[in-house]
This record gives sequence, structure tokens and C-alpha cells, in this order.
Amino acid sequence: MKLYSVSDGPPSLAVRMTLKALNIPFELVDVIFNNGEHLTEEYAKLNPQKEIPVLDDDGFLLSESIAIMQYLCDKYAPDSPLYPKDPKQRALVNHRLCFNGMFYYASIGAHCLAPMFFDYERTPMGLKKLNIALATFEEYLKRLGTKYAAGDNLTIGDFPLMTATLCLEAIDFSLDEYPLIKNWYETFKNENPDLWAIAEGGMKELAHFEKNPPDLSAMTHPIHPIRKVNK
Ligand SMILES: N[C@@H](CCC(=O)N[C@@H](CS)C(=O)NCC(=O)O)C(=O)O
Repeated sequence: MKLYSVSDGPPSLAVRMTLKALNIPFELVDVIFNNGEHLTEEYAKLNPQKEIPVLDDDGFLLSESIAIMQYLCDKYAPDSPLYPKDPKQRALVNHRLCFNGMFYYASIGAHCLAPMFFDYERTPMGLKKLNIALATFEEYLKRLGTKYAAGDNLTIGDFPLMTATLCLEAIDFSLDEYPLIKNWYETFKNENPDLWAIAEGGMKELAHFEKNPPDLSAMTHPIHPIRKVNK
């Protein structure tokens, strides 16, 4: 099994956490985002969306990090509490996965990551959306009242929420206004050091890029404006 992954990409890191938590051996193929390795026609054969990550399980190609995490659990660990079978418990895990992708990480990525790599400003509107997403996650944690995002046990629902939240740590965004998120984030780190070790590498890379914006001027991106660099 191969995972095409970018070393500081939250969706890739969430899949790597899943592989680690399930003890599945795999070959890690590093895709260098800053060189635009994912924008080639060769890469599009793996994933026509030209996004990272992609799983290649003996020729079975799967993109979309959430689908990959669900597939890994279903195929290799159907009885794992990481992806419970009980319909309501599983629905909550699925909710956290969807909430993250559609709402939480969507606003974190737009506010924290896009301006780190491309020619965008952080805007008051982006900050507003980010705070709405954080307040919503805070409320979900309050309503459920459990240690982890979808219950008292760790599930795959926690992984992408963690790898999204690490982007905030990378830009020194304080979680003081969101005590339940802060507590959940620290609990995850303390109780799952081997999983956090995977995420921490990405967080440190992002923290580096926050202070030293990468030079992507050799890249032609189909969507994002490339920052001009004075050489
Ligand atoms: N929906 C995708 C999103 C993955 C994603 O956003 N990957 C980023 C890297 S972290 C990417 O490939 N972006 C392509 C680009 O910006 O050119 C997933 O969850 O797998």
C-alpha cells in the first residue's frame, strides 16, 4: 500500500494518523507541494482533482482523505472502536468528519494556510468565519461533554479536527477563548504521543512557513495567485 502525502498537509496527516493508529504498514510517497508535483498530468492519473493525499492499495486508487480513513477502517479494522459500528456513534464520527471538511477546516485553511502559500491577505471576514467555526466546535464539545470529539474514546473523527487545529498553533492563534477546544487539543497530544508526533512535524513546517513565506514563484497554479518574490 502506498500513500501519496504532503508532509505539512492536514488531510494527509490525518490519513497518516489513521494508518498509524491501525498499525497498517505502508510506503509513504512524499509529494512536494511547493514544487507543484501534484499539478502534473502524471499526478492527475492518480487523482484528477490534483489534490493530496491519494491512497494506492494494490492498484485501488482512492482520494479524499475522509473516504480514505473510512476505507482503511472498514477494510483493515472493521471492529475497531476508532470507527464504531453502532449507527448513532458512527453517525457522530461521520458528522465530525464532514463538519471538519465542510466547515471547520474550510475556514482554517482559508484563513491560515492560503495566505501562507499564496498571494492572499488575512481578512476580517476570514477571521470572522474562523471564529464562527471555532465557536461551533466549542459548542459541539460542550453539548456532547466527552473527552474526544465524538465520544469518550478516540475515533477517526478526531484526526482531521486535530490536523486542522494544528494550523492555528502554527500561526500562534490563541485558543484561550475556546477552553474546551484547547483542552481537547492538549488531551489528544498527551494521550496519543505517537499520533501527535506525526502531526507535530507538519505543524512545525507550517510554523516555519508562517515566518518564512515559501517562494512558489516557479509554480503556475490553476487557481491561486502566486506571491511575487523580490530576489
Ligand atoms: N478534499 C481533499 C482536500 C485535500 C487538500 O486540500 N489537499 C491540499 C494539500 S494540503 C491540496 O492538495 N491542494 C491542492 C492545491 O492547492 O493545489 C481531502 O480531504 O483529501
